[in-house]
Amino acid sequence: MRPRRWRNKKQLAIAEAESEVEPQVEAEQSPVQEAWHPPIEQEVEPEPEIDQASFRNRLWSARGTFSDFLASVVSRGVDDATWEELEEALILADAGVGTTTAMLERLKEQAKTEKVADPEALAALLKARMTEHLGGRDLEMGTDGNPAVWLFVGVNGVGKTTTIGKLAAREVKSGREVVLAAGDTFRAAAAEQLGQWADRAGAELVRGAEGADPSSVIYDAIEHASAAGVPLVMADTAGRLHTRTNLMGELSKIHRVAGKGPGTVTEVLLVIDASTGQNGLAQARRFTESAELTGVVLTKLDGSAKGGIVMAVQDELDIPVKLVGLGEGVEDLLEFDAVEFVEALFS
Ligand SMILES: Nc1nc2c(ncn2[C@@H]2O[C@H](COP(=O)(O)OP(=O)(O)OP(=O)(O)O)[C@@H](O)[C@H]2O)c(=O)[nH]1
Ligand SMILES: [Mg+2]
Repeated sequence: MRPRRWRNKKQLAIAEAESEVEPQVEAEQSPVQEAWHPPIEQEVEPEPEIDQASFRNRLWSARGTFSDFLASVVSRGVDDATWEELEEALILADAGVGTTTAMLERLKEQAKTEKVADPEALAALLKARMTEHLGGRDLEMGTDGNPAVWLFVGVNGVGKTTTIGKLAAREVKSGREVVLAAGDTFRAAAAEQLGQWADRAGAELVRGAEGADPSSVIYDAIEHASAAGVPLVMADTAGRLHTRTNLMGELSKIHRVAGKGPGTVTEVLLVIDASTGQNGLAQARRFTESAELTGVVLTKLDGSAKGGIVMAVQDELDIPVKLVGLGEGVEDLLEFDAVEFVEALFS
């Protein structure tokens, strides 16, 4: 048989990626749940300056758990029940059993050696432990590439498209041009939604037809950015696929194809909805088996989410939480800052 001839480099890249070995990952689909999407024609009101997102003014629910614990210790003093209360607070805060146990053991030991007896000293110790636990990770986003390519993955409804929109706005504001790739071809509205964000951010959008091969759309975006001298491509992906298609396999293919073009994939960011707690974490774990993730974006920490989920994510997935979503507005995305985060939890 004569070898098939590919018309161009993109087709060759896709063919190569398809012929490479797919990861041995469960072909299980994520449960289909409809995410709420804002109506396309709806204009989003600009956020008033005064409401600028900070951990302190957005972590409503997350703050409650820890400040209640502190109030209780302050009113009663440090006693045996303190440790039980702390354990309960950490579990309630979605820190997970493993993280909670490890944290408690170290804290108890330290409190004993340092003879910590008053509530303020215990609070200070707890904050220091948590800050140390959460911090010290490399949160830098890779930008070396012509263009650098950031892929966003995660189950549907977690906030991938919104995060790309916010981040694109931030990058454009700081002077870096961005191309957005509408790699979620699952439904036409996904590209429309990303297009709205592109307009708002001042970024360019590359999209394909509904049902198009996501790898092909992302490849085109990278080639376009390369030709236009745009240094950064952010690629959206679908959180689910049409039946009988393997999402993890598709994401691996996207990653491989994206790497074969002129650009370099420098970030693969897993987006997790913090308000889904330990369940969300279990779903997210599937992505770590196939994609080479470089970071987590933890969204919706402003809602009913509990703060301990940040610890659980970092401990269990062993991937740094690089960015945090604190609302639906364009400014509501912050780099994760362990010191500010812990301060806010206890304030
Ligand atoms: N409160 C809050 N809402 C958020 C945040 N991030 C995203 N959302 C909302 O979550 C909903 C889903 O966000 P999308 O960005 O469409 O999620 P997605 O992961 O792209 O979803 P699919 O395209 O269906 O896979 C939207 O209503 C967003 O406005 C956040 O940090 N806080
Ligand atoms: Mg989306």
